[in-house]
Amino acid sequence: MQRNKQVAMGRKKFNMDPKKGIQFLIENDLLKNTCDDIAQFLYKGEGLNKTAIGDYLGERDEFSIQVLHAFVELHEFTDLNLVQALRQFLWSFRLPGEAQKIDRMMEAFAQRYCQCNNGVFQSTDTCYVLSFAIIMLNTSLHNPNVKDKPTVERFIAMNRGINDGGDLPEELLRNLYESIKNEPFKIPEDDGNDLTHTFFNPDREGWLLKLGGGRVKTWKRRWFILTDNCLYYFEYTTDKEPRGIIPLENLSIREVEDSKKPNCFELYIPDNKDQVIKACKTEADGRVVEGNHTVYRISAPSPEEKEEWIKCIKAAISRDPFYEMLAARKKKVSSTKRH
Ligand code: 4IP
Repeated sequence: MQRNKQVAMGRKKFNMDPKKGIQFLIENDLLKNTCDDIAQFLYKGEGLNKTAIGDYLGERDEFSIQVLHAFVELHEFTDLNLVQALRQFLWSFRLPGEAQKIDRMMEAFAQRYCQCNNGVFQSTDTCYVLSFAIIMLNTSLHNPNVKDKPTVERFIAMNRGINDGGDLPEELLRNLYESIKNEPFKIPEDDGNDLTHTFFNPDREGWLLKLGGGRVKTWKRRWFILTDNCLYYFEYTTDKEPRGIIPLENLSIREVEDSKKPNCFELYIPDNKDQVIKACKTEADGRVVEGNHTVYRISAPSPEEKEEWIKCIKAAISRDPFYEMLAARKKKVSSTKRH
């Protein structure tokens, strides 16, 4: 009885302060001070708050990282597809918000998945990147704020080249897409700030008018794509090569009035009126040259679309450090040549 009471007290303490709770349980001989025993305790999770479990597992000291790995190894992912494995994993604790923590946990997940399912992916990085593509797909399909729902074809296209330079089997991607479409991720202790909000994907595409940078200013209708913190514009939706690329790093966005076009906004360099924005464009003869805009003035087809573009570009510019880590890995898995 006494023991049960103490265990209950330990759990309570854990939910308030995970480290203190664990310490209490160890001091009272209710838990052994080994990473395997602690991992078991967290994995069983009886009476434990999943946010507290996530916080504990996200710590960066050596011992916590060992506990994290032991915890992930308690998950059995053999013969599960990646969505099924993610469902299990994301239900066992609440993913913390901090970029470094998310990175460590998803890295551990990807390692374990690859260990259980040898040969499915060329590398752990591929598994990591695809896991996030899936989490973001979950957002795009189930967050009501995302109007433009990706089709399975787009999901497949977005994941080209991520298997160390090669493509993953289309059937695999189709199955993952269908699974998420039919059933969103269930997240513990949903307080309205769930995964579909944390990983709001700012990517967006559509027709806009752009004012030229030359001496005679002309408006051109261009197909714009916002992805990986860059704005690309194309002449036709089906073009393979963009006419122009504008990296958004160090830029700001503001609404502007224009006497000729409605719903305008502008990309500019804050505090630097005359500096040319770093960008590149393709000339009519096919040469790629540096851009010469000090601002990019753009007109949207409607006030709503203007708002959406501004919101998404702002989200892309705000440079969540997690997106940078993800972008670095994406680059790695799409540039590695298979030998
Ligand atoms: C062109 O006007 C187009 O507007 C170009 O846009 C623009 O390049 C040129 O600016 C501008 O002179 P004309 O077609 O009337 O000559 P796009 O490349 O989309 O066709 P930007 O830099 O806006 O892409 P300069 O600055 O390159 O001259």
